[in-house]
Amino acid sequence: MRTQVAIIGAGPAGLLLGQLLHLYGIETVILERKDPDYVLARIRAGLLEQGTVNLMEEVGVAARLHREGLVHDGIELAFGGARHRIDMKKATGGKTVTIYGQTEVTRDLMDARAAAGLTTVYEADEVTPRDFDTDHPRVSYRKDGVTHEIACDFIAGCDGFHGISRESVPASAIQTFDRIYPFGWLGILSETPPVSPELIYSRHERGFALCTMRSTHRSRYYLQCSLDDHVDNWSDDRFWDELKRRLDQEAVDNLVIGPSIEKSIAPLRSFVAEPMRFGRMFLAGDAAHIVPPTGAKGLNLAASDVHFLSQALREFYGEKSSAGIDAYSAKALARVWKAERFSWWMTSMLHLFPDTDDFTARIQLAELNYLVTSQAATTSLSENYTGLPY
Ligand code: RFL
Ligand code: PHB
Repeated sequence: MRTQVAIIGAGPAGLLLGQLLHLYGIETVILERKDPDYVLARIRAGLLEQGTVNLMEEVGVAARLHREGLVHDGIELAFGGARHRIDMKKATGGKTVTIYGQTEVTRDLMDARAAAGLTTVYEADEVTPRDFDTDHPRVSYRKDGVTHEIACDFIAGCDGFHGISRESVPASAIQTFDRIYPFGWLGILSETPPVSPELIYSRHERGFALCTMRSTHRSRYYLQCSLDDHVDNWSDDRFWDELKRRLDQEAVDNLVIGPSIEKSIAPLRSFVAEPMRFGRMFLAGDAAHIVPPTGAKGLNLAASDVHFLSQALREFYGEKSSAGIDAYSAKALARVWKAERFSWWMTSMLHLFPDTDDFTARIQLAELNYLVTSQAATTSLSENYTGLPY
């Protein structure tokens, strides 16, 4: 088989890249290790920046997003027993975010790819990028016990943090930066109305809590938990009791509880690999970087990466110019590092660390107080949260 761009991974990065390239008349084949149902069952992010929404519009898959997505103008920060609203729309001169689950983004992109008759090979084993340091890269894989090979012009490694693309790069060609946080997030999904119309980020002496949602009748709640904790230790009752302890009285009074329909623990880490291009292979999304979810940036960074990459490839094929692909890594990384900084800062300000002493706790509270009383600080938070320009 031959194609122009072989994409490894059918998560949001790979699927969105596939649709953008299709729009620009560039051929792709996507190779995905799992089956479609598995990919769709992964409950992850839920908050889209305007830039991500714009990309969904560009590829013509935003109809359901606009019908079902919830546009939010602000968030609430809870600390010291009270809640404080940040009006992000006002602070940024009109920018908002949209609540729409990653599962829905993935489903819309998968449906569009299938409708366009584009090739996706699911359950592809032993996917291996080859010869990307030459002008004739290839990707081999096994399907139903038979080995196949795709010859291509470029490989896009969109295969997430544990993918094969970054792994395939010689250690001497890559530099990595990371931070592992000493806690995780225990998340549950429940078929209950959200406690409040906007997200609540709560800094509490017992640990961080986040109230978010997927729709007006489906809630998602997170609790900071210890790294060695296990979901089996958390009955629904225990989860709701602990959440109530970390919220203000008004929120507790409004909280509607119900059975969980999903429960999982995710570790928190910051990670960046540099560069994001190795000859004729590019990395995009979680394959190149990870952020702790506190700033809601993971999915949105995957989207901005593939925007930069699709523009670079469009320039390569349309204008026969390598300038775009040569600039891809630096351009993407500049935005990635700003989101890394923001996510790290939000995490540091809102979580209880093992070494959080009284001094650190006072500093966190002072920072939060400053945020909600200074227009400059509110604006800084808001422009980062709603998404820095591409
Ligand atoms: P994905 O979504 O991980 O998709 C990568 C795809 O590549 C496939 N793959 C392979 N295919 C072929 N061969 C191989 N060798 C392969 N290895 C892997 C995988 O099966 C998969 O389908 O990466 P992508 O597309 O870059 O998208 C990034 C986002 O998914 C990610 O940034 C966010 O979901 C991160 N994230 C969250 N972000 C938020 O903004 N808010 C959240 O609340 C939030 N929660 C989460 C998260 C990530 C989590 N992970 C990764 C464990 C919760 C979790 C649990
Ligand atoms: C979510 O809806 O899952 C979500 C929203 C905001 C975050 C993290 C997760 O910061």
